[in-house]
Amino acid sequence: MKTRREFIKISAVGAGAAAIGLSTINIAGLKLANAANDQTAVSDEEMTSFPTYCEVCFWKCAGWTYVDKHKNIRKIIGNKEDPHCNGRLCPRGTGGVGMYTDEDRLKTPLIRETVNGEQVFRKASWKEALNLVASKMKDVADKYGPESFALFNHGAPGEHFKHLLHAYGSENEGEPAWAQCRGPREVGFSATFGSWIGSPEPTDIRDTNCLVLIGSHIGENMHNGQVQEVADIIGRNATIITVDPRLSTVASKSKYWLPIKPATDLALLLSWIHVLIFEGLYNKDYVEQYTMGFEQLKEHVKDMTPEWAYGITTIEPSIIRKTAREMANAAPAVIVHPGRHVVWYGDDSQRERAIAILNALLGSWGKRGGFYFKEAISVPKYPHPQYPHAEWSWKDNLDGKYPLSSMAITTELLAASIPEFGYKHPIKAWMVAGTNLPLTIPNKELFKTAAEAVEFIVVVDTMPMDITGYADVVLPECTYLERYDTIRAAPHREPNIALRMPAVEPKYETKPSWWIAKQLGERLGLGDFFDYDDFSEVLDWQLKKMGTSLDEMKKIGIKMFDRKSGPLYLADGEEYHFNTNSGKIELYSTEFAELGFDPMPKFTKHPEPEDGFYRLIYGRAPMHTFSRTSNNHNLFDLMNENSVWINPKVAELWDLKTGQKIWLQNQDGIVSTFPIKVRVTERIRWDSVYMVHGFGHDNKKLTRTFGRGASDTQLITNVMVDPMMGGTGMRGNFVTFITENPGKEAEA
Ligand SMILES: Nc1nc2c(c(=O)[nH]1)N[C@H]1C(S)=C(S)[C@@H](COP(=O)(O)OP(=O)(O)OC[C@H]3O[C@@H](n4cnc5c(=O)[nH]c(N)nc54)[C@H](O)[C@@H]3O)O[C@H]1N2
Ligand SMILES: Nc1nc2c(c(=O)[nH]1)N[C@H]1C(S)=C(S)[C@@H](COP(=O)(O)OP(=O)(O)OC[C@H]3O[C@@H](n4cnc5c(=O)[nH]c(N)nc54)[C@H](O)[C@@H]3O)O[C@H]1N2
Ligand code: SF4
Ligand SMILES: [Mo]
Repeated sequence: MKTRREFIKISAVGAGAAAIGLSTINIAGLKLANAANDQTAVSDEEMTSFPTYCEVCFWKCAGWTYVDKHKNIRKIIGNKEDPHCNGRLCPRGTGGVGMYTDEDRLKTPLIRETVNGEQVFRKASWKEALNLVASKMKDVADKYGPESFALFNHGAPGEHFKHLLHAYGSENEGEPAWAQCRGPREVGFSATFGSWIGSPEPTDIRDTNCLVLIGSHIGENMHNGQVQEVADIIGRNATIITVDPRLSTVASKSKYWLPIKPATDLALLLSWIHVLIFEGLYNKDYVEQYTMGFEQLKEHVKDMTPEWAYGITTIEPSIIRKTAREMANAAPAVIVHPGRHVVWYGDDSQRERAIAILNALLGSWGKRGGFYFKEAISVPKYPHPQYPHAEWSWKDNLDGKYPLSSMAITTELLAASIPEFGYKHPIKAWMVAGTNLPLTIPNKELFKTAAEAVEFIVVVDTMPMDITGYADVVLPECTYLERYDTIRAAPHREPNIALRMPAVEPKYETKPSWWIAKQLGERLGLGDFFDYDDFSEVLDWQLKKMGTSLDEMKKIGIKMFDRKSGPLYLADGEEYHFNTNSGKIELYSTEFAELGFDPMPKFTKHPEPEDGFYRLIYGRAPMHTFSRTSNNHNLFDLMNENSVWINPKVAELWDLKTGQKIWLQNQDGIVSTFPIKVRVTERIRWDSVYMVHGFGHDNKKLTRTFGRGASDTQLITNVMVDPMMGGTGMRGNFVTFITENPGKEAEA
């Protein structure tokens, strides 16, 4: 049965962006509003500092939150011992206090109800809201089985709700970090080297002599430790080769900028492989000792000359040869970076395979200045009963499609929520925690249809983000500065852990996710899975097993451990077994061949824009994270809307001027709800336009950012799906310009 669930927009009260009026401090050359309300001088000695790790993005830098004696948070600084940040936070991390002080925050639980025929949210007590969510979870389990309750999550809150869902009996949990982000590179690299890249990337940038960036726009993509290492190699004049249709910040610092025609990178990569092999520039000892399939690869690329690639990519053959030689000269201290957001054109796992193969030929995997062998420490599991057996999971719905997806595909969970699609195992209800699906998932129609179809949606968020407008129940989480969370134990050069603890009491009636999950668990009769009163007990138990304690971690924030897996790098000639079918680095992928995919990557041509249309490409701005920071007053002050980059030739043709507001219309006739300012710049190819992702919010409760800039997601209706792992290629969309208000929605 279809449930009508209208998107609830509640008018904003007050003027929003006005009345910030706070003092400013200068961070990394940027004027940044100080988040503290109290403006009197205070020294570090007069404050108490609490360890945390940042939740403004997924690099999870460890830091210290400083609180004065009036319980005001005065600043957040990096933890010097932390390898993710080396004591320095990025502008977003520093401005993270704005998440705590944002007066638009969700303050109480909300329940959807209909008043005089109109759907609205009313405030509710925690008791009522939790009882309602638990009773819906019970109903769904009774009627359809717990498996039909899906979780969409991202970031720290997800950990607590995954535990709840598993205890309840569902394994249907999806996050955008797979099919909207990193999935293809994990598939491409694990087929080649038998290892995922993971996060943080084990790229040994600090010691590299040559860094090759395929699109990856480090510096705008502000992943902290990585940016610091890139800044260092710029300082010592290492070679950087950036392939990007746009002169990104890092392209402007590179020795070579290759302004490639979008969607053609695979041809460039294959021609580089050709040059390395046919000019005899590859690392012969390494290839001989560690790889298999070299002869097949050689045969495969024999016609893929730089001249062949030139016709496809518009990159001159001489430049292709010169850059290949630069890489070979630097080898093995060379990195062809795998990138991170790599769902571009649907053949992304194969593009990542080509990147992995290039690295293998250069012998950079397991070598200083290439890729190091990362190591993480495992955190002991806090005891709980065995999870019940789930009768089915997202995998059973795929019927053999996307065989290399090792994580759930968000868009498949959405499709399974739409009865008309006839999935074997339908999804009936959702919990959404820490992901803003309407601005995150391409093909908004799919999202909207699915959201209308399911019987129940509960959203756990800190802010009245776009996703909350689709909820039946909204549960307000406190920010990362106000709570305990799971221990950060990401891999790095040395294993390490970081603690997050509350620096202040939760504001308003907000609660941490661990508490919400426990409360729901208890109401569902799953109390044994949450056998503690406070999450600090879990942390202390785990930390003691790891040879430290909560008390110690409160003082140090970060703890480093010795490596157990062996050295960071391969010694010359060292024997090594790779975790692939053959135990070797596979230039010819036996895994792909067995599944009926091309064992070596092939270039296929992608559609191009028609006359009057331009390819829509997008990326990051250093001062924002996706859609989550655009309402943060500190970061809003730095950048309060996005713009559309247009080449001067095109601007002239359309008579467009910098600063002019226009609407974008895509190939399927979708017009952006909000206008966007033009930025005329030589820094973009004439055949493409560029915008920063994360703007164009349509929930008026976000009083600052509502209607500021346009949403790239809204214009991404053509999704090029990766047949290997279900990644949603988002760069096959073309836009044209509308200069008169199409009258869709009043301008904010
Ligand atoms: N069009 C387009 N789509 C994209 C991308 C793109 O570039 N363009 N990028 C893709 C990529 S690489 C990724 S990784 C994904 C990211 O996609 P998402 O993870 O959905 O990222 P955000 O848009 O930041 O949404 C995060 C949500 O979590 C909430 N939140 C923040 N902190 C907390 C917290 O402590 N607790 C709780 N409960 N909620 C919190 C925020 O308010 C927000 O609603 O998007 C993908 N989608
Ligand atoms: N400040 C900030 N930093 C972030 C994030 C954030 O939200 N804010 N998000 C983090 C996350 S989760 C991720 S996944 C990463 C993403 O960061 P990256 O992996 O660096 O993202 P990409 O989308 O690959 O890179 C965008 C670049 O690709 C270029 N591009 C577009 N089309 C093509 C093409 O066909 N070929 C080539 N060669 N280039 C092309 C664009 O011009 C742009 O410069 O950023 C991370 N860092
Ligand atoms: S890179 Fe910046 S936003 Fe991301 S975790 Fe580190 S400080 Fe926070
Ligand atoms: Mo991502």
